[in-house]
Amino acid sequence: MLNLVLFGPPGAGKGTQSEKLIEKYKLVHLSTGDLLRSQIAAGTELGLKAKSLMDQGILVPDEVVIGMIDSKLNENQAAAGFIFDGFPRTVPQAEALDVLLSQYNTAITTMVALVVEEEELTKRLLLRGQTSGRPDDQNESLIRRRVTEYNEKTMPVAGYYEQQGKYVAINGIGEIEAIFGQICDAIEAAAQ
Ligand code: B4P
Repeated sequence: MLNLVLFGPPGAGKGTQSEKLIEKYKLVHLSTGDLLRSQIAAGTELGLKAKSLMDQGILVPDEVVIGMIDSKLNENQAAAGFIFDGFPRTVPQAEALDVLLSQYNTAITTMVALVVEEEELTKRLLLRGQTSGRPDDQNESLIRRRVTEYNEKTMPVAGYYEQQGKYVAINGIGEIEAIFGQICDAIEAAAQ
């Protein structure tokens, strides 16, 4: 079973590369950002709480996203594997994911980290904000807040997987196809 964590700051290309990876490897895509946005669109209580945090560029509480992932794993027990996109974003989320996967006798295979510096991230997200309608892509100070949140709370997750020998860093700047090729090479090398 191939279970991939696609890691990186906001705008690094996680969603973009996930779409290509699910097609190639027939994996189930679990994006906590997408799951939260669908709760917001459905107007659920969870969505209302998440929206006020997401609109400020702040992470939603661990127990909320862990609960969402738990139910998605349960719904997809026949999957060939998973891409975790935007999850885990804190060390407690990473620890909880290990426990959840162990219940299905599986584990994370590889974490692929897309490395992109802040100026490029800001440029990409402001560009996406012109068409995405996402409130969190609309202004530079909010994007910087998301990057700060990433640096403070999410970066330590890389060390968590590095200690397990599962961390691979890829340069996230360049042609989307070229980056995709490097990710596939990393996944296949790790599977050998
Ligand atoms: P997410 O939805 O995960 O959003 P994101 O970090 O902005 O990344 P995304 O995947 O959308 O962008 P991508 O890099 O593909 O999170 C949103 C919010 O939800 C968080 O701030 C938080 O509040 C909350 N949340 C989500 N998960 C959570 C969790 N686990 N715990 C707590 N809170 C959580 O692409 C960005 C742009 O770059 C696109 O326009 C794309 O076209 C472009 N791009 C991609 N690759 C490129 C390349 N190589 N060159 C040029 N442009 C490129």
